[in-house]
Amino acid sequence: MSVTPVQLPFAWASGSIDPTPSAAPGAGAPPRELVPGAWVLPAFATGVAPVLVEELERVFAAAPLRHMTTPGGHRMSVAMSNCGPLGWVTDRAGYRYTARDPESDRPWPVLPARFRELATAAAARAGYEAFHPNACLINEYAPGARMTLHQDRNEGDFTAPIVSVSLGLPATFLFGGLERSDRPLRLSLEHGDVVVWGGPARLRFHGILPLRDGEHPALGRRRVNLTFRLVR
Ligand code: MD3
Ligand code: FE
Repeated sequence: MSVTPVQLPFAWASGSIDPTPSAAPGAGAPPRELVPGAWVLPAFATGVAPVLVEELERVFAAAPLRHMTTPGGHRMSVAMSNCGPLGWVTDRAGYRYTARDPESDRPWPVLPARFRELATAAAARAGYEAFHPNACLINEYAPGARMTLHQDRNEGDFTAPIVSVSLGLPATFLFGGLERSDRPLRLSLEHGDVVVWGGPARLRFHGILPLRDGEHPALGRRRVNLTFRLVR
C-alpha cells in the first residue's frame, strides 16, 4: 500500500520557498543608526507603497488634507490629515491631539491594518518591540512647502518611538539636537524610506527644507509623509 503525499496548496507551504511576498515591508539595505536611537530603514516601505497610496486616498476622501493654522496665526505650508483613534491638530488655541476631525466633527478615519503592520514591523526592525501606535499624522508637501525646526512633544509619553514613512518626491530632512541652536545634520529621505526615532533621539529638533519641484511616478508633484505615534 502506498501513501499518497498530501498535496500542499502552495509551494511555500512545503518550506522550500520564502512565503514573504516581495510587497511585504522589510526590503532594502539593512538599518543604519543615524544617531543613538534613530534608525534609517532604506526602502523598507517601497514594496507596500502602492497599497499605502490606495489607503491614503480613502483617508483623504473622509478627512481631506487641509492647511492648519499655527497658534501664532500662520497658515502651514504643509497640508495635513490624520487617521487612527487620535489626530494631531493646530489652530489659534494651540497644538493638541483630538479624537474628532474639527472640520467635520466626525472621528478620524480608522488606521488601516496595513499602516499598523508597517509601523509595528519597522519599529521592531529598529529594536523597539510591541509598538502599537494610536495616531497617524499625514503631511503633504507641494513644491516649496517646508517644516521649520521643531520638537514633537504633544504625545505625553516619550518612551515610545515615532515611525516616519516617506512617499513621493525626495526631501532634505534636518536633524538637530536637543537645543534649537544645535547645528542639524542633513539627510535625504526618498520614496519608501522609513525612519524610527526613539530613545535619546525622540526629542531632537527636526524639520524639512522647502520641497524641490519634481514629478514622482506614483505620487506626482508632491511628497507625503506618515508619522505613527503613541499618544497617552
Ligand atoms: C525626529 N514630519 O510630522 S518626519 C512631523 O517629513 C514631522 O513630514 C516631518 O516632523 C515630515 O512632526 C519629519 C521625521 C520625524 C518625525 C518625528 C520625529 C523625525 C523625528 C520626532 C522626533 C525626532
Ligand atoms: Fe515632527
